Amino acid sequence: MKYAFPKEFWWGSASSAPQTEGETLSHGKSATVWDHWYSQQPTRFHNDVGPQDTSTFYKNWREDIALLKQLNHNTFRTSISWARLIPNGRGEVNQEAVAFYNQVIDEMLAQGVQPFINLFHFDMPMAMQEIGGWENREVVQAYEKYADTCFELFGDRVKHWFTFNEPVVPVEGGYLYDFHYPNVVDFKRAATVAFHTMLAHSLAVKAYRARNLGGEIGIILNLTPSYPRSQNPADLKAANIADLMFNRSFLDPALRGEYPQELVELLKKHDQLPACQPGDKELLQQGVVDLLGINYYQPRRIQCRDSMVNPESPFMPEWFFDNYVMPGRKMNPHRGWEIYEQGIYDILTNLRENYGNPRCFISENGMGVEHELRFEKDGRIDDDYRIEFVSGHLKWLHRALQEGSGCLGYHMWTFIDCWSWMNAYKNRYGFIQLDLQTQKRTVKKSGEWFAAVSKNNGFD
Ligand code: BGP
Repeated sequence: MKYAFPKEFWWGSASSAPQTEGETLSHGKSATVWDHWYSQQPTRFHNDVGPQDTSTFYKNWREDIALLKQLNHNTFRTSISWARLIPNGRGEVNQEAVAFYNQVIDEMLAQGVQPFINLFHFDMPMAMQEIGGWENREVVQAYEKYADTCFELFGDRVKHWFTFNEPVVPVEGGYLYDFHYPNVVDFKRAATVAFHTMLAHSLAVKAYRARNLGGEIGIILNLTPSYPRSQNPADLKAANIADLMFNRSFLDPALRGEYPQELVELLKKHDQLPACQPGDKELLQQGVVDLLGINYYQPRRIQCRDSMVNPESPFMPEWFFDNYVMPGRKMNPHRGWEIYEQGIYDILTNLRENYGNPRCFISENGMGVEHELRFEKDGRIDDDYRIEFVSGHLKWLHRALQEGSGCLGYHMWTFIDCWSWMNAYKNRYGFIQLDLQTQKRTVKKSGEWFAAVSKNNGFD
């Protein structure tokens, strides 16, 4: 076989509670920021489809886990909903949620699928956001308690835990660029949210280790390699700042237990550093992960700014760089994102060369296709474009492995078409197509292809 993968390679896919469970305001679950935002401003969401209208994993979990097995997944990542498990964010535990997650975990194990469980996928309980969300250290404490409750309840069976999915996204979306709640623009608040998220992460890591459950804990980061337009010092400097702000702001604390000094100096110079309390530094050092999940979708193409910054304008990352369109770049024709398969190799090589080759895996990579149902023929979607996308990335991953990368697996985003944050059902990503009206699931051609790749542990 041309592309053979190491024995016990993790083949699977990823999803999240808020995008798949449905039943968003029932069975004891309280509102998250998404339920709240949708109820306030439904027109912000594509086609006015809300998080309640999804693949309803809450009801269909048994059938969906059978499909996981059918697709030869040996691992699968989803998340626990904080607002379902502890509806007020802190305090009483919802026993119906405990029973639900117990059934899901037990069924996955019974089907030979290792559960990878993430604790937070952008879904802040509204009760916590109302007291300030991550800006308030009380929320950090509440998250620690929530995480520890999960370890206590499910840690005997779940051996792979993640504290956060893409923690930089709520920072960017909610506090810089207006695509997550509370949609404000304020860099210092964004920096505080980022810092407190990493404190919460470290507290959860510490709590997990204190329980000695024999598993591992990590974080899932979306890494966007920053490629400079040229090797000119000004372009290199611009790409370095984008890398510091969007990648290393989480990667360095997660793998080295501290922030890059260059980033600290930059924020200090512009009076944007969040307030630090005694003990914070030591706590961060305890957050170094056992396992890193890497979500990779697209790179950043960076050049130096071609205009002066107006010093009166609010401080933003774009003070230091511009994005540019690389001539000849390959685009996803079905969604406006660049496809650059080599990015996966560059990320893994960077981790091997500069971060001690940590235990890691690709925790998300996938191809969104706008209005994909238009490609349905005789009741099925023959998504050769997705097979090409996944195999293209796997080839580069394979090369990184041959050069010694510590990458342990590959998870596609996503398993069954699911609800997406601002796009609802506009872009579909799944191995399995979903009929929203009937809840019927149909395996796409890519799902069958992936099942074979997983079974053969590689492809030609
Ligand atoms: C990642 C998120 C996922 C998923 C995916 C696709 O950033 O972790 O939750 O949504 O992106 O992006 P989108 O749904 O915005 O198209």
